[in-house]
Amino acid sequence: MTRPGGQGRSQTLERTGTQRPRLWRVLLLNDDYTPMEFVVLVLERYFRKAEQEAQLIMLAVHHKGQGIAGVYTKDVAETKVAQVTDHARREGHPLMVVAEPED
Ligand code: NFA
Repeated sequence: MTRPGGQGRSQTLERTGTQRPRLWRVLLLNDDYTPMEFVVLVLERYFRKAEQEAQLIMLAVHHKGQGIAGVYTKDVAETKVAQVTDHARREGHPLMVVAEPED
């Protein structure tokens, strides 16, 4: 980086180590209408969960009100939210999916 009056020397702060992006949790929220099997399908197809883990996550959401489907960079998390919301609405289900930053 250069700026007027400078010597052409870098003004960029050098840091040790490697910067990691903030990660975002994708949450599924419970509702009274979305079929349990649809939630399991979503966890398998969009969040790459095995059937048993998908069942456990779905039941945790059903009983506790919400649960973590996966953790991703912001772009990927927002894409998951959009894809799952679109699929749910096309099937006529009210399933709510949101993303929130870690820390
Ligand atoms: N509570 C829904 C039912 O009883 C199932 C569900 C689970 C919905 C997890 C949304 C999220 N059909």
